[in-house]
Order: sequence, then C-alpha cells, then structure tokens
Amino acid sequence: MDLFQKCQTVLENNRRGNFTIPSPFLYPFQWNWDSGLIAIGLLHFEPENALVELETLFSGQWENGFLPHIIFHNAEKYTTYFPSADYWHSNVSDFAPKRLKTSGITQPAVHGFVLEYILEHDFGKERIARLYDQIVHYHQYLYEYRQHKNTGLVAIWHNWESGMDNSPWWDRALKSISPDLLTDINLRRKDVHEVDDSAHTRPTDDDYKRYIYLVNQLRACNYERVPADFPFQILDPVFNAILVQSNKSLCRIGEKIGKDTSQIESWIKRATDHFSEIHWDENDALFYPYDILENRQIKIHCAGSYIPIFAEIPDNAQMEKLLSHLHSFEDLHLVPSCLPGEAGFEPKNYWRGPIWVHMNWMIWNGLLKYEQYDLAEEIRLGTISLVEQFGSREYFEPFKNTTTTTGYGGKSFSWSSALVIDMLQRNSSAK
Ligand code: 2M8
Repeated sequence: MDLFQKCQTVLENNRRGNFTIPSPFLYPFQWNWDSGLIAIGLLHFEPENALVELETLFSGQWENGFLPHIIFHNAEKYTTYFPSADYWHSNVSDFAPKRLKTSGITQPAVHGFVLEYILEHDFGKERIARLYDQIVHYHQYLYEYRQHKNTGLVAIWHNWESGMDNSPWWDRALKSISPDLLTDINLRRKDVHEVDDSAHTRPTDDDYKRYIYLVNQLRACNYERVPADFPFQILDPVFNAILVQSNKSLCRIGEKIGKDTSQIESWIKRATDHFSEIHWDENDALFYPYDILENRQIKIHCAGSYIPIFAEIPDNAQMEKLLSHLHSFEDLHLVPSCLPGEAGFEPKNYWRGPIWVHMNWMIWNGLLKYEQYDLAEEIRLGTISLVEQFGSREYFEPFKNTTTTTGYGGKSFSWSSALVIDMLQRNSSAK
C-alpha cells in the first residue's frame, strides 16, 4: 500500500456516517477545525464527503452563529472522552441546538478557506450558498462577541479555542488559576489512558484542572459573554490569521455566487490594519499572542508565529525576517510547535515542541504565496517523510538525527492523513 492509500484508509476507518472523528478512542466525536482540514484531504478521493463533513459540522451551529469545537454525535455511545457532553451541558444557553449536544467553546475559523477548495469541485450552488451563509454567520458571532476594541481581531477565552492546547503561549495566563479548585481530575481524565507515555506527551493534571476551571466559568456565563476580569482573554495570531484568510476566501466565493461582500471586506481591512500593531514584535521579528488582561505580548517563539504567512499578512520586510528564522533551524524538522530554548519547550509534549502536520500545511501554503518554493518544498517533503516513517500520528518529535525521534499521541490521525494526501498531490511550484 502506498502512503496515499494508507492515509485514505485512515480516513475511511475514522468515518462515522456523515462525519470523520480525529482519532479512534482519544477523540471519538466531531471536532471543529479537524473536520474543516479533513475535508481538504477528502476532496482528493471522495469530494462529496468533503462537503458533507462541513454540512454535518454546521448542523451543530448555535442560533447566534457560534460554532462549537466539539459536536457530540452519539454522545451516549462513546465514553472515552472527558469532558463529556453532559459536563459541557450546552443547553444552559438558549442559543444551543435542542437535538444535538455540543461543547461551549469554539476553534479556529478554517471553514471559509476550506469552502474555497470545495468550490473547485462542481457542487450545486445552493449547498455552497447555504454553507457560505453559515460561515458568515459564525464570523458575525466572532466580531459581535469577541472583537477587541474595534481592531478586527477577536479574543479566545480558553486555551482549547486556540487548538494549541498546552502551548507555552498560554502558561502565564493559566498560572493565574489555582489548580486546587478541582481535586479529582486524575479520576476523570480519559486521554492519559489512550496514549503511550502520557506523563511526557500530554498536559499535566494541574494543566487539566485549569482547563476545566475555565469550562466551569464559561458554563456559568451560559457560554455567552465573559466578565471583564475573566482570566483567559487572549488575541491569538493563529486564530486571527486564519480568520483573515477565511474572510479573503469568502470574498472571492461571494463574488462568484453573487453575495454582497462589503461587510467581509471591512473585517479584513480592520484586522490587517491592526494585526502588526498587536501581534508583531520588531525586536524579535516574530508574531506573538497578546494578553488583553495584562496588556502585553506573550513573547515565546512558536510555530504559530509563522501562521500569519498563510493569510499573507507580513509585508516584505517582515517576511524577510521570518524567513531568516526559518532558515536557521539546522538540527530540527520544520516547524516545531515551540522552539528549543524557549521557556516551556518539551520535545515530546503535545503543543510544547512537537511538529504538527496541519501547522506545517498552513506554513507551506503561505510560503508558496510568497514564492518561497525551496523552503516550501523542504517543509512539504519533511512533513510527508515524518508520516511515512512514523505513521499518521498526532504529532512528531522535532529533533533530526536522533535515534529516538518518533511520532506521539493519537494513532491513525485524521488531519495528519488528510493533509499529507493534499501534500502528496501537489508539489511546491504548481500553485
Ligand atoms: C486537541 O484538543 C482536544 C480539545 O479540543 C483535547 O486535547 O482533548 C488539540 O490538538 C486540538 O487542536 C484538536 O482539534 C483536538 C482533536 O484533534 O485535539
């Protein structure tokens, strides 16, 4: 079996009717940005299912436009995930769907740019237009509830909303929460039983206590608005860059299908006008998150520092500096989720150092837009080779030339498979 077929088999096995789970046992429901990115892989062998994947995800959209990070299809059947549907208790909000159980936080807004890929295939205008409206509604929610001071940049209220769960970026904000608030976390956690060597590859119990504390606080606000002193309010350059990229796609789609895109254009303008002022640090020449409560940037060098390339946000001078960082990592596979030497770096631990396929996929695509073909190709081939050697794992250790380098976390991982399929089908000059 070649790599394409192996990845296709992973996706087929992870299919549960009209959606795809990220990985068996560890993540047995439908995850938001996973599904968006999975659709990109499905387009290469069963395009109809790519559209269905997004349609199923949006069946969990709330009446106010909010799009949850987990849709708990068949919640009763799968008991290998904590916090469960009942823990989230989404029906504390009147906006939540009545028939489907969901979480009460969101994830990066990949759906707009995914829809542009879907549009390359010949689906009826009606289905595309329906999804388009749902995606615009989700973005309206983000600007209405999450926008920071009319900057066009939106805040996340939980580290899980970034999708980069235990990134060192969130350490300081999370440290303000005392872990003593929940004592029985080790009895409740399921993730640690689903992966090997969880002590070194998954978040700690104290981390989890803080994550759950935030869930409890958000649930107490009916998952609607948070008080001014809410402990986690961060502008994430990854979340915001993805939103800009999706808005750019929505404008192009809107023009094709006859929609008024003026509101979306104004979102893009506002965000791009403020992006560097909030997220760029000229000294370090990197993009960083911004902690609203502390009124300052979080200066840790992570893969996320490069995701704005995907949305063509850096100007030429910024891009040159970002490229000189990227060219300097000789002993590393590109691009580690956190760079060695940074506070909080751990080579095997989840978002604290390992390589993630979908982050590389976004950086690769961004580099192509800036015509950085050689570096793009190095990232494409390097990513494919990690999956070829170690399988469709959730993440991979970043050091080159060590005998211990391998993949970690979930096995038979959907987005790793889907995006490797996309990388296999396109080289780095033909964009
Ligand atoms: C991881 O996050 C979930 C919570 O959403 C978890 O650890 O339980 C993250 O890597 C996230 O980005 C991803 O969407 C999810 C499913 O793959 O797993």
